[in-house]
Amino acid sequence: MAVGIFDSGLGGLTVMDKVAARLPEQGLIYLGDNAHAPYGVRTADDIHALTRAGVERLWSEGCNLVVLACNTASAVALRRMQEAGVPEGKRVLGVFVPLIEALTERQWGDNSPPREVNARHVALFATPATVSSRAFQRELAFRAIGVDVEAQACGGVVDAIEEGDMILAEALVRSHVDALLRKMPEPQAAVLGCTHYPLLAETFQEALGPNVTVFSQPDLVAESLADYLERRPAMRSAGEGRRYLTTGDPSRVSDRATQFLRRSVRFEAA
Ligand code: DGN
Repeated sequence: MAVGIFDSGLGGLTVMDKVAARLPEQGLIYLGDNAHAPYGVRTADDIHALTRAGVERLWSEGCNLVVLACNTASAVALRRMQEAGVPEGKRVLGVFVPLIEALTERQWGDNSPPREVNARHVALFATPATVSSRAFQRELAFRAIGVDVEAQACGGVVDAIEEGDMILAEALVRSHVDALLRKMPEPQAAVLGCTHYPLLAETFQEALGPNVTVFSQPDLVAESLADYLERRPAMRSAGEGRRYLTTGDPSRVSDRATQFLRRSVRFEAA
């Protein structure tokens, strides 16, 4: 069966592309909740209800495994959804765990007790909702001790990218990096905790300087999903191709996605 990839809008296409490249045979269905994006400034209740609806839509398409490509949904809604109970045979995964496993030098699914790691000072860049959820710090604390995390809510960056204004987006990234460096002058690692930021990874790296290791999610998520499917062959499928669904206007979303990825992408109505 196809694997579902859910995002609040277009940003998760960065994850979809890496997953498609890593798992070329795997059927994939992307769902962007463009009608309600962006999530980063919504309340936790709203984000939870919208994420739940999106995941149920993908389940109804036969995707027993759904990946929340959206950091805001992963941070705010995933744990609540899992606690409320996921139907038999269905699974929902988020994007924080692969990132934190890489940051804490762990193998996939290594649930041994928290330990000291090399990265002692970590900068987190994310949306306001992800930053205020503190989900990153919570997941990190299960795996590492003695890590100092400084989080920077990067207001405006998602909107600028969605509008195609990369000059504004780059300027905002530089000013958010400056603000972070004033709070934490020498981070060793930086986490790009939002679907859209990998598009500006070079700007983050330049502004942070060469001594900071920048962790970008799409590759890590694709690798982790490949591992996951390797261990659960029943969840794999081949030959189903790729589909792109949106809760927004398919023609408008297709145009913006094509601009966002710089290649043609056609969305259907969800
Ligand atoms: N997809 C969101 C995230 O990764 O946090 C960014 C877009 C948004 O809804 N704010």
